[in-house]
Amino acid sequence: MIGRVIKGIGGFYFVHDGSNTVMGKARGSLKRNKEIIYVGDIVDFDIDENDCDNECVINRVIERRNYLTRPPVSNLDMLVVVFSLKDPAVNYPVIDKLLAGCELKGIDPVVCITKKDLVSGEELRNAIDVYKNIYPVTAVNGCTGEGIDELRELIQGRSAALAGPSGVGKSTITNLLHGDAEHSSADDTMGGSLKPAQTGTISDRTGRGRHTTRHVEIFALENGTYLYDTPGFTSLDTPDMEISDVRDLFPEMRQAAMKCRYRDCIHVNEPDCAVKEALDEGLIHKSRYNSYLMMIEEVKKWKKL
Ligand SMILES: Nc1nc2c(ncn2[C@@H]2O[C@H](COP(=O)(O)OP(=O)(O)OP(=O)(O)O)[C@@H](O)[C@H]2O)c(=O)[nH]1
Ligand SMILES: [Mg+2]
Ligand SMILES: [Zn+2]
Repeated sequence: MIGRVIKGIGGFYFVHDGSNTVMGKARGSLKRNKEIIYVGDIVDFDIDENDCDNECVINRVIERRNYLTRPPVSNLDMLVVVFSLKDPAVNYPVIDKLLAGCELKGIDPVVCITKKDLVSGEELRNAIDVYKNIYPVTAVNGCTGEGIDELRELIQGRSAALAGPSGVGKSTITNLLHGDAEHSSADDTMGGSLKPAQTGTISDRTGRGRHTTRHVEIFALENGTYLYDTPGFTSLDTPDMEISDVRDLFPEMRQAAMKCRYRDCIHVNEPDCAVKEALDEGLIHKSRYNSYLMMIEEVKKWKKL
């Protein structure tokens, strides 16, 4: 049978076949080959009637369309990059690395700004301005549900993961989108009951939410939409790549770069650089250019250039 891994905890996997969810383990040969099973993987599995603890055994992983390691998910159409401006404050380089990762993997990005109730209209507009000419941007209020329908529309019919720092409201969004739709996963303790994603306040010393999400989990929404809720993080490495790759991961710079004097211009110190001109004219956002420079520096450090 064919199904999708919607959750994995300590070597146990929950596999959804379109209507039912069964729990099981990977076949020994998969384990011996140290094959990783990602949440999102489409797998070939058999129902295991001889084992009363395991309902199924996973035989093999069908070739992935794509995957990310942070968060660890596969077969995505879309990544919703989620951040708040306050509680926690935004760290733009982390956001831009996630967006660059989408460009690298051919995944469509959407930007979602949460907790709009905590900032002024002007602060929100300034943040929207950073991304509005590059990616679809939505702003939501997780307390009232404002903006959720717009997000629902954007991810309609697609496999979309929420990714972003801890405590920004990813699980809150999951619960709002999930609403009364079918919960695709079996509850790990209560045998298939409908359990919402846990959300939490950022209250303890570590700054992480009390109900911080620990495992990726997929929720089936209406119209063939699969929503992945993922654990948050605070930092993110730049993927292993060349400087010329970094240059291609910022769409707005790619466009301007066609007018640079040198074809291999990396838009740092070269003369007649159209990207720097666009930056001076405000056509490329300072915050994006700053993230770009940080990524270039990280790559240089790694490559010991
Ligand atoms: N004021 C305000 N609080 C919100 C909003 N959305 C979520 N929260 C609160 O923010 C806290 C964290 O929300 P979560 O949904 O658990 O955040 P998360 O992104 O899933 O966090 P991790 O699972 O740790 O990655 C909770 O106390 C939520 O109630 C919002 O729009 N406005
Ligand atoms: Mg969460
Ligand atoms: Zn240039």
